[in-house]
Amino acid sequence: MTAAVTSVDGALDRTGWAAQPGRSRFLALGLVAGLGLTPGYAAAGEALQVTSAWVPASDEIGIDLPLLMTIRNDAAEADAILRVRCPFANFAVKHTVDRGEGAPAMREIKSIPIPENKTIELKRDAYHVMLLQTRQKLVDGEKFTCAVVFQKAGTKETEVQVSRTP
Ligand SMILES: [Cu+2]
Repeated sequence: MTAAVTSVDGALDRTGWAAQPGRSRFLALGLVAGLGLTPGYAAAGEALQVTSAWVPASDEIGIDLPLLMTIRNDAAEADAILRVRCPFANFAVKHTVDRGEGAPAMREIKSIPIPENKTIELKRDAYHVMLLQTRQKLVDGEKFTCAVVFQKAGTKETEVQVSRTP
């Protein structure tokens, strides 16, 4: 441990920090305590998490594209997606897909239900967000930040990756 401290804090030796071992130890303990507390607070405040958000790459502008993502809701209450804003599209709506006698058809809905204690995946052929009137080309590998607004969990700034359609 002494060796690690010396090598990592080598630059600090000259500033006199190393001459105050008591203070250093106090700071280190504070840091450890802080880290120990963080996961608890994170779990309480982030019972709902959005991951793997992506849109298909496209060379066209002014088109509609699905925004897909995985939502894990560890909360005891159901939630819902109310709104989405992405910098590269003029509008966003929520869609479900109806399966009747004809081909499956997308239909706009007011919100996408997110059940409690469940992980759901938005898909083209199920609930999804539809981005309308894209403002730019979307190149494979690009990343954007979109705001996903949940009824209970509030606004989640979400990283969205542009991916070639599988
Ligand atoms: Cu759609």
